[in-house]
Amino acid sequence: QVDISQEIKDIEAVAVRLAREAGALILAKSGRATQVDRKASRSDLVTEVDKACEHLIQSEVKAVFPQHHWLGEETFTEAQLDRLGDGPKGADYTWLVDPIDGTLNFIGGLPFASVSIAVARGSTLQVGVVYNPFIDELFTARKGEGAYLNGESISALPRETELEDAIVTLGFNSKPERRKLMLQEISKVGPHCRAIRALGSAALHISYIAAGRVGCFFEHGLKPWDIAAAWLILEEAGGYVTQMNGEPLPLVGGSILATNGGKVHERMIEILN
Ligand code: 2AM
Ligand code: CA
Ligand code: CA
Ligand code: CA
Repeated sequence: QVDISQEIKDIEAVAVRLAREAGALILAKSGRATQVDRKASRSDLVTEVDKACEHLIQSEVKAVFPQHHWLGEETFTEAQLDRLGDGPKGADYTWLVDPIDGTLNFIGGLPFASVSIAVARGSTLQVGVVYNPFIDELFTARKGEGAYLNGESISALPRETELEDAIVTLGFNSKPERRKLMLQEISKVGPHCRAIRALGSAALHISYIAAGRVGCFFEHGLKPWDIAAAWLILEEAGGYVTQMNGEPLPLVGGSILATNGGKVHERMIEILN
């Protein structure tokens, strides 16, 4: 058994530095992107800043950890996604990076977006870093070492919290049929929770559960780079992540239900299914 803990600490330090560097770029360019391109649809967009942030992070990772694998939103290939889906084994490290989570907010100049960086060893998430440059909030976790906000330990709401006492957050996928589905689900959950919020960054929503600010997040069709970092942060803060039907969520993503655990999780599954 090799001691990998120092290796993981070194990786976290690099991830934190790069999240802050990309965050500075986001802050400087918020609402000021000059090149806005369409991806799959009119509400699925990318800017020169998304690409610059990913390039900044990827090139530094390549320089410091040349043997590590890479999966980023703006550079991914199907082969890279398939590799993750197969569940990489052994000691190989994979970086799962969303350079701007909340691109539509960023384009509009709404000050709510994040940089999301996760690192898995084999199929196990070992490092999660989510950084909101607008209010300088850095969420971090290493597997088995707890979750932190700007260096202070955080934890999710108590397990016995009822859905009625929890704020529920959610996201609207850009695909129209998934939006319709979400609207139906909102009509089911709405009567039973304290409030509903949809702020536009999955990584921040999930990190906010970890910090006890909200109790729940759910959204359809999310990808590994949207959720991996905050997923580890939430687990280390005492929360749960599953699919919306309660089954385990694969690392490649899908429809996610993330909560503080306990009663809220059970009740959401009951209501959604
Ligand atoms: P993005 O800003 O990085 O694109 C908003 O509800 C959340 O969903 C954000 O985390 C956003 O990430 C993500 N998102 C938006 N459209 C998406 C799509 N077509 N597929 C996957 N994730 C998407
Ligand atoms: Ca995107
Ligand atoms: Ca994203
Ligand atoms: Ca993104």
